[in-house]
Amino acid sequence: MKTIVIGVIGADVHAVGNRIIEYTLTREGYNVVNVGVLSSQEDFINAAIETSAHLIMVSSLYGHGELDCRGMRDKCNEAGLKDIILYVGGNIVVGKQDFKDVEKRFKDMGFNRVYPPGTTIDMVLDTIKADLEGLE
Ligand code: B12
Repeated sequence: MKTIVIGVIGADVHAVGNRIIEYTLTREGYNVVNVGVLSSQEDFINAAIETSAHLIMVSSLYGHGELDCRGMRDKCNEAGLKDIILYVGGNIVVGKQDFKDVEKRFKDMGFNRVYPPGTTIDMVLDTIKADLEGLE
């Protein structure tokens, strides 16, 4: 069974989407480890190490996602999670910005997949499946 760590990063308390993501991924047959709201990069990374996770799915709703996510790929590498897949979504930046620029900035930070506002978990299930296929 593939393990996915989910949670809401930083000082962000938006809890509803997180519970929906947990419910949906569990229903799809994944082992879901939910670090919940108000989670630091270290919370995600420690959970991923403890559970040998394949994917970390970061949610950020309150607009400070860029600051909160900065350096996360480096921390994963330092922790030995070199191949971990990183997703981020929710409302990851403040206000309305051209998403192409936003996506590029997060990809430059080492995120594999970056989703614009309005992307629900159901919309990415096929991508998750494809990304996790073949992984041990
Ligand atoms: C309810 C709510 C609150 C509640 C949260 C209660 C709680 N404990 O959950 C309270 C009142 C506390 C709150 C506070 C704030 N909020 Co508020 N809040 C909302 C609101 C109205 C609904 C959020 C919600 O539950 N949606 C329903 C769930 C199901 O949807 P969701 O959270 O978006 O999650 C789905 C998707 O985003 C997606 N998703 C999430 N993560 C990921 C990750 C990946 C990889 C993928 C693919 C998909 C994905 O899947 C989820 C399930 O389908 C939204 C506006 C809105 N209509 O979305 C604003 C909103 C998120 N809040 C906002 C803001 C600004 C704030 C505050 C900063 C306001 C303030 N100045 O105090 C604070 C921040 C507090 C904090 N520290 O976090 C803004 C964010 C703006 C931005 N990012 O540009 C929004 C968008 C409102 C707005 N239009 O301005 N908020």
